[in-house]
Amino acid sequence: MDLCKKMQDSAMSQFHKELAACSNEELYCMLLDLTKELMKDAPEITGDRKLYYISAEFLIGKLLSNNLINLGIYKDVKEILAANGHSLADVEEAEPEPSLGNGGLGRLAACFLDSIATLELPGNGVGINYHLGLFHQQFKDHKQNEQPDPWMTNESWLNDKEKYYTVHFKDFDVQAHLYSIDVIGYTHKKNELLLFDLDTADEGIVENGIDFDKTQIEKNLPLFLYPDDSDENGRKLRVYQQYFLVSAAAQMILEDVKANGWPLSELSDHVVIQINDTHPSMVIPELIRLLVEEGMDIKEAIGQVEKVCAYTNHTILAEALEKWPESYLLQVAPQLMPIIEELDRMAKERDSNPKTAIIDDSRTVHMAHMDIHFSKSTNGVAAIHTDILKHTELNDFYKLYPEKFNNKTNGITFRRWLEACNPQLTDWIISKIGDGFLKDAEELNLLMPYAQDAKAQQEVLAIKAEKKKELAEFLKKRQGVEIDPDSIFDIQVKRLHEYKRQQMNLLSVINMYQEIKNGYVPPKKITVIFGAKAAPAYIIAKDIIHAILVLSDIIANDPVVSKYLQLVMVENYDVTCAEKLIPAADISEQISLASKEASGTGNMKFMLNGAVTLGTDDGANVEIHELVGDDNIFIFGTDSDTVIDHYAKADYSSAKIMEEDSKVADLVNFLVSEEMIALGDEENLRRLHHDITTKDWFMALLDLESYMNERKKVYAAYEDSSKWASMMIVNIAKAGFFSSDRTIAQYNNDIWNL
Ligand code: 26V
Repeated sequence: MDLCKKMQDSAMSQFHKELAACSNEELYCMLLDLTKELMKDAPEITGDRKLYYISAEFLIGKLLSNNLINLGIYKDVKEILAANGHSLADVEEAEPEPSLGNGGLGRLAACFLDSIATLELPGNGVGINYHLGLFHQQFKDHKQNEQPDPWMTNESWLNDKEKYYTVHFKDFDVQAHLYSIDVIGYTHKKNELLLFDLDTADEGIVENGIDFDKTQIEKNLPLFLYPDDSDENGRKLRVYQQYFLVSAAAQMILEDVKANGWPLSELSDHVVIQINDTHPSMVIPELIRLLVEEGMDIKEAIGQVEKVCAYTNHTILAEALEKWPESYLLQVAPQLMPIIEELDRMAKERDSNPKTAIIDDSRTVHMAHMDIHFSKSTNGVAAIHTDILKHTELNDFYKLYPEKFNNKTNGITFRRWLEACNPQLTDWIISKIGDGFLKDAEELNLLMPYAQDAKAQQEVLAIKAEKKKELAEFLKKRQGVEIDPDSIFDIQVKRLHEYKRQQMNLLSVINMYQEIKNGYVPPKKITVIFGAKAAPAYIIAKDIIHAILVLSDIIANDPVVSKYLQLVMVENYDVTCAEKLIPAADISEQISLASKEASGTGNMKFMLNGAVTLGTDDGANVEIHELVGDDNIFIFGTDSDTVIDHYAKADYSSAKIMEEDSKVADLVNFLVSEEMIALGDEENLRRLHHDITTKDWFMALLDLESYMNERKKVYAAYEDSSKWASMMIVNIAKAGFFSSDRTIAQYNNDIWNL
């Protein structure tokens, strides 16, 4: 049946209305049903070897557009709606964004699912269906305040698989209830995102923002992603969540294997499990435990699991490498401890170095150590990151297992981060080089000759101008804030963390504010945009948000400065918001302390959409830098070797920098100036000031001067619009390497062999 008739009929049968008379909400429900039906008919991707990508997070974003694109009917649906007086963009607004992820790690998992299905590889995501998500961020009194994010509605992408798996905790059992979301690839074949849930979950226990009784596990387990772990009950709840996920997953995987008639002795021929960071690490001992329960000899079980599992490390920050006291595991899932003890014994047999032990002297279990000893592969997520793992952070392990270490530079799906969010740029690229790049992203290189083509330059500038207008309308509607589309859009959006150095950006904005106040007139107005959620218990991160919001008001209230400078922080930065911000950006801020950002993936999205990077040689910026060359990126700051050396020698002192550089000292001291304190909360501002002046653990002051200088150079470069447009085109042309299709092909060749 033709699509138009199908849509008309669905509208009539569901709402007894003509298509033209339906509301956006009704149209969304109609399209949701229609799309789900089409996806139901799509062939499943099968094979005799299957991947399970286990992750605590899947930051999938809204799904309607993405699914329509991958089904190949996006343009048709858009036209049919338009012919009936509707806009697909308005209909999309009715879709709630699933709140199943936090940041780059979760968004990466979502991009990977898209590419795995597109490459027609049999592989499912496995995670938890958090009812209230991470949290919904609100700003009140210049502060972040957290609310539950109840994203699930009656009509949703979730399918009930009507399957349960019993998970044994020490004192009680729960029934993990399996749901799924179809993941359709570009060739219309599908995999699934499998999500475990608990029927006993009770949202009613949440009060006062996101507080709840952390001890009522049957009620609270699937409510929130990353519940506050600043107290012991919060940390134990995370262990409950992790064991819940991996125990249900391991049972499901063995059930799949048996259903296919494969003997468990051939498990590693048929199954590969990618462990996404350490949250699902307990899948290793759990799978061993279940195999032993099935009658397998423990040595054989360990051998199988070691060949089945592969581990991805996503951070070098020591404080982010999970380790759990044995006592927690004994309280949550004591059945795992004998297995972990055995793994620890074997690991100590392989290496007597206490730094590689699974269980250390204070009886703490190191999850990453277990992963590296007992999986077949350990990968980092960008070249520099993997190098640091090999030669610094995990060097003791690298010496033990050099063959296990490998790099897989992250990637992003161009279906969402170009086709869906920037159809104008997509059409422009197609008009220049055809649509081959949609299948083979490296074909973007064919754009290179257009970098010097005056007409092409004008065209990309016009598209950017249009996207900036769209962003201005979006922010007006979403947050009531007005921005000037004729200004430079200078954007830093990512989770709030000191190593990402939003505070350095803030200090530089203070500098711009003061310079303008002192009479400097910038050639063009600048709009600095932040978007970031801070972990609810991360005090300094929240203080940084506070300072940004206060400064934003100070600037807005200044009749002179506000003519040339605006500071905006978007509320509740999420995927939907990213899809608007990224295509509109002129400047992409990627300013982490070198060596600390494992990869970054926002950097790739900005580049693909023609923003120019202002950044440090860190994470995937290094590879962006190599690809576009010195002339098409703005790099500043201390290099990673020097930074690592500072940490080793413990010789960095922010106080010393302030003593020697009165300009830097003035900027930092502005945080506790009369102006700031008049609008802000003195306690928060003083705490942030104290932290920067006495600790500055991520060395914001080390690079502040070079950052401010480089930023000036970027703004000056923007004035030469032809040169700027050529930089934009080079960035787009060189972005092909960062397609997640490339990353997934590499995972498959080197690790999965599907
Ligand atoms: C977690 C935590 C938790 C405790 C407090 C501090 C802290 C700091 C960082 C993290 C990050 C955990 C792992 C993670 O999300 N890594 C991100 O993974 C992305 C995908 O590979 C990568 O692009 C980002 O650079 C990396 O930060």
